[in-house]
Amino acid sequence: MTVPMAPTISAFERSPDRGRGLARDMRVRWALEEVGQPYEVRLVSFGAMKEPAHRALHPFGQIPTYEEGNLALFESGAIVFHIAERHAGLLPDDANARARAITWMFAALSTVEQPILDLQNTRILEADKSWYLQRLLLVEDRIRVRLGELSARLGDCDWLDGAFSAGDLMMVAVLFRLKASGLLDEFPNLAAYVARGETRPAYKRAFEAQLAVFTGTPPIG
Ligand code: GTB
Repeated sequence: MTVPMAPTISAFERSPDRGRGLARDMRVRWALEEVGQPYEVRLVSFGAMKEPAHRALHPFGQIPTYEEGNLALFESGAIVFHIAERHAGLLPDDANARARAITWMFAALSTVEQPILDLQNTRILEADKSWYLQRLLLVEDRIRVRLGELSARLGDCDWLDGAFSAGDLMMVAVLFRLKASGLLDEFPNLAAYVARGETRPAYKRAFEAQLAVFTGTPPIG
């Protein structure tokens, strides 16, 4: 019997958040943990990311990447989708429910994550500009609009469309990036939604594994 090789993902050797769940290998680790697929991690420095060997895997010189046999993927959304397609547990069997779960993945990445990225870019790259505060308020308000809409749709449900899916995984991973801003707390059902994601055993294992890169402490279990 041949044992298929575990996929290898790439992650930061030294993540700016010190391995606390913000870098995008987190969502890939989480998906792999949800489906019970063991994986290897290749740690890359900021320099190595821009070298030809890594760019052969990722044209934009970033993490995460995913290698499985002769398949190499980049883009966290495509990687999580691939994992969800190949394993049971992250996408419903019913064709329509499956299509809706995939829709939520796209919504997380293209509709919800974009204003959140604007906020992070504003804070990091534009703090010295004369118009910084005006821009910050504008970007925060754009996020509030999106969160309000998402909050209205989620209502008092646990997950976005029935059982937990790759759509929730991606949405929670995206919203998680807002935790420190306080904006999420303005929408208690969304704060609870993210907390619900964080309490999943697979999330915890992924988080511990990412943190262990920084602390040097191997995850327990
Ligand atoms: N669209 C791509 C995807 O979804 O995979 C975006 C990939 C991406 O932005 N990768 C980042 C990267 O490689 C890491 S995740 N950056 C290095 C570079 O571009 O040179 C973004 C990220 C990194 C760190 C934190 N943090 O520590 O707070 C948060 C988010």
